[in-house]
Amino acid sequence: MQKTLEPNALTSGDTGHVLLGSLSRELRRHLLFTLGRDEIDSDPNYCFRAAAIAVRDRISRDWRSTREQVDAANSRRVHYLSLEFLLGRSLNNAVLNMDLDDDMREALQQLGVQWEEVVEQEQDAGLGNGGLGRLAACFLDSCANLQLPVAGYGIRYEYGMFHQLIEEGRQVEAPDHWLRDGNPWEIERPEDTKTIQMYGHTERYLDADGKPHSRWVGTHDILAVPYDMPIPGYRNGTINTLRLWKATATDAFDLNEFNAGSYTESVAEKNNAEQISMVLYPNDASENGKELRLKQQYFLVSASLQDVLADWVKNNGDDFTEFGKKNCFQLNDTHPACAVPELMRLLMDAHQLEWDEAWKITTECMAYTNHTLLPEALERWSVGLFGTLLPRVMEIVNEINERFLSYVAAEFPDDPELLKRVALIEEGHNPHIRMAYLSIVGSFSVNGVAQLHTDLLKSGLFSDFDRIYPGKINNKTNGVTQRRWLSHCNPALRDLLNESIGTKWEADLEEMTALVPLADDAEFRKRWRAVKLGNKNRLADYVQQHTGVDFPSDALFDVQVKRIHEYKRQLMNVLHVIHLYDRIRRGETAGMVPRCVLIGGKAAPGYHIAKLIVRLTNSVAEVINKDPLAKNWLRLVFFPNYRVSAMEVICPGTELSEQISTAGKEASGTGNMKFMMNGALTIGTLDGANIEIREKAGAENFFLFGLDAAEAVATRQNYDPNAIIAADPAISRVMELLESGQFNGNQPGVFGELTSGLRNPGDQWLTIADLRSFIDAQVKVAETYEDPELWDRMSILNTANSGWFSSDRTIQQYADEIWHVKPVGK
Ligand code: 26Q
Repeated sequence: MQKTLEPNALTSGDTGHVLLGSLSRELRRHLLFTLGRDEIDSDPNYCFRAAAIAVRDRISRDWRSTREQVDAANSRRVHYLSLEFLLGRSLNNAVLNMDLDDDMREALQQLGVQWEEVVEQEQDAGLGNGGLGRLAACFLDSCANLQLPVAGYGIRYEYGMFHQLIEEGRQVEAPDHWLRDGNPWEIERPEDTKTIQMYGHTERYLDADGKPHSRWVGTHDILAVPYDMPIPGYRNGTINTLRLWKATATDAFDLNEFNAGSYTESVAEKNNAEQISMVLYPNDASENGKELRLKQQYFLVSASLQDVLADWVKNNGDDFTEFGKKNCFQLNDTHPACAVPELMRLLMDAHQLEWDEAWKITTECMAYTNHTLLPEALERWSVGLFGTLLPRVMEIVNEINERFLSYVAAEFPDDPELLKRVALIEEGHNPHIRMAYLSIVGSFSVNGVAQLHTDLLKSGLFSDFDRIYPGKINNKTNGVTQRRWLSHCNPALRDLLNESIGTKWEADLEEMTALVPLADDAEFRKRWRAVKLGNKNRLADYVQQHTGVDFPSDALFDVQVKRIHEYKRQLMNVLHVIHLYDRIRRGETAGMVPRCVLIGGKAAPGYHIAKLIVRLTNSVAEVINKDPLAKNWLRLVFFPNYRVSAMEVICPGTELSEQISTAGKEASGTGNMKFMMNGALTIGTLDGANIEIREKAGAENFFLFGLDAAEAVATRQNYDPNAIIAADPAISRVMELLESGQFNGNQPGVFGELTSGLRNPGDQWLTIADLRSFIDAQVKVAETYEDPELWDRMSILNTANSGWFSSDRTIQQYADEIWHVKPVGK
């Protein structure tokens, strides 16, 4: 489709400092002049880019005024430091937040292209692994919604989370070069470039007054160049900033090499520097201790702290007395934990503060969030590696450790073992820094991400620190943004809600309780059901398109999507599917409902067992989906390349949310909250935030099963999975089917490690211990599903009571109880 363009169509009626015409005119202008298309056409990719730039133009005025207001307010500011920000797509989000939805649809219509098709053109910004990275993105959205002066700091990875392909049932990783076609949302700010030191050695020297200082010399320097992304608030004029750093080589370094006559080597060195921001590390135990990962962490931390300090000096000169009161750094897990010694270093070495002043400031402004209960997942860095890469920072860590241990020795003289247990440096022939302990000692607040998680941190992993610093460990139960996870991804439900209870819930999810009485309204339930059916059809199309498997929309849509990990027990889900298949083959279908089971998620590339679980899921799916006996009862798919934009289709169409981790292992979970908001019922253990979901939804609206955290601990003492299998005929048959090679294709023994793991008395994940209870709970699910009025009532009550799980609530608690910041706004 071609259209001619009148020259005067480009002149804006607005004579202000930003010339914005109608969106339609802006799209045409950007297609022609910004993107250099020869004619106005409807190529959806070019339309996406034109639309994004047009929206960005509308954002820029508010962006500047937000910056000015925050500067003028001179209030406390928060800097959210995270190695991950899993933003997903931004166009739909920006358009809805800026209230441009209708105009944009119409403008694109005029170009002859569908909004839905244009939205699909955008690559996900996959700069995160899973929960922790997506939490950071939801938090930024909520901070902007609440008009809080919070900036995100992260790394502008050239390659995000790998793309997952499934070949012959196996996961294959492909690179995610998300920046290939450019990123219309970012603005490079070369004037704020920072220099990052690495390697070299330290020296002592005396200043003019004869005072001793340290300096870090002979370093290899790297440049950090910032790229800013706008974070629009919800229709409130606030635009916050996410600043992402890209690594490049310094010119000075190039010049040295050049003068030494090695021109090519100097250009190659550029490459070396750029490695640092090249790729996001997958959450992978086999990647632990890699030097490049430590470089990434230090690079982010040093650049961000220098940025904040430079801004401080610009406004306050070198008076740092108020710095700790006016700034807060929230550490997203221990990944940015170097911030503690790095702020000390910058204050002492670059700004001449004494240790005690610098320590006071540092511990006034650092706060740490923990995201795991698995002891093996706590970060540790070898002192040898750390000291070589960051010699000056290592000296400071050593001094923090010595001072901390003297304090503990003085305060707790009765407990001689305590010092060894809490030392920041774990001694041994290869000593390691315990990054969680460093973070706790250097922070004024340490928080867990769900009530159970926090309770278990206090009584377990961090119990010594809870005694040393009473009150420091606190809880902030996670949340998710209802703008993306309801308004944007489920427009049909949004419209029904807006018609029934108004629109307040979009900015304040507690308003959702207005739905409670409607659960008893049969007419409303009918409309609720129709919305779910529409979303199931959309999901079924999506599944068909990506797997070729047909999901009939009258079946129960049963979904488990999350990273593949043993503790999350995707394997137990597959065992249940095999059990259903066994019942079908035996003709025992009484009480059964037709079910479509979807499992999706990425396995870390080096996590062998997780990859085997992916493979088993695909093998079981292949057998079941081609068996005519199963056709009317059961489908199973492994959904490839699960990511943020896939969840936006999956979660509205889901009826049953699988949250089945071994109790005491999942810190919180956040997918569980997205499903609840969208009216799915949960089958789950008493783990992480499931406990709070059940409390809010009501126990009668939740399918509970399995051991609780304390029972799991007790069960491990004398666990005998083989006895459980032998005593339960249905479970015996499931194991028999698996072990007989029914699902192996022509590869005998491929799944042997999975079955032997299940039978191992040392199995940490207690899958067999919980399987009977899981199967029984699934029978209750089926019974309930056979009563649609009951199911829909429960579904409505889940959405109605999901207010607590808005990240707006979470962020309000961070703001009130940790950050002590207030809104800055119109
Ligand atoms: C470790 C070493 C080397 C490279 C990478 C990593 C790494 C990267 C990412 C380790 C962990 C992560 C991510 C962890 C994560 O997503 N945790 C989840 O955080 C959610 C938000 O709080 C919780 O809801 C989940 O329960 C928790 O598993």
